[in-house]
Amino acid sequence: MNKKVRVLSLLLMGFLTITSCGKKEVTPAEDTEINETSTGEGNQAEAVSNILVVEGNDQMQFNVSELRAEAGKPITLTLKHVGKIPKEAMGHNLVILQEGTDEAAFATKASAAKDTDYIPASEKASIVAHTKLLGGGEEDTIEFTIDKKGTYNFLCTFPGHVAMMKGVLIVE
Ligand SMILES: [Cu+2]
Repeated sequence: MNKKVRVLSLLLMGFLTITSCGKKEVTPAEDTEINETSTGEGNQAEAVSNILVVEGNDQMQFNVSELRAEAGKPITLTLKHVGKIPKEAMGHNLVILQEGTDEAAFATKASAAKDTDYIPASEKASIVAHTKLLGGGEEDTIEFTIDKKGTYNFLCTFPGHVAMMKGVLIVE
């Protein structure tokens, strides 16, 4: 009887030792996996891209309020009107303004420039780049380069839209 108990307790101790050793081995393996996922380099590279796509819809909204691009390299910007309403009623464009432009004053002048699709000829010096005025289902792609790093406002100049449709292009 005594021998049997001793053997059993030895077996039990052996089992516990193996179990605890096993646990210790698992911990460093988990640490390594966490380190590998957190050192991924893909995220930072995606933050700045000079190919920009913006959507405007029938609810008078752009789908983004912040764009990022790299200075000194050509920027390709596509505006897509993903709605269905024609441009006479729900026209959208995207106008990027020079830094320091009074956006409200610009929008007021632009909304009066119906003959030139709401791009005011008198304010050309304040415009970095702009798309055409689009109706539902249309799109326009423009290419331009900004050399000076900074934060540039963009807006839709269709009358009344600037209240909802504006954002910033951060050039870095
Ligand atoms: Cu608009």
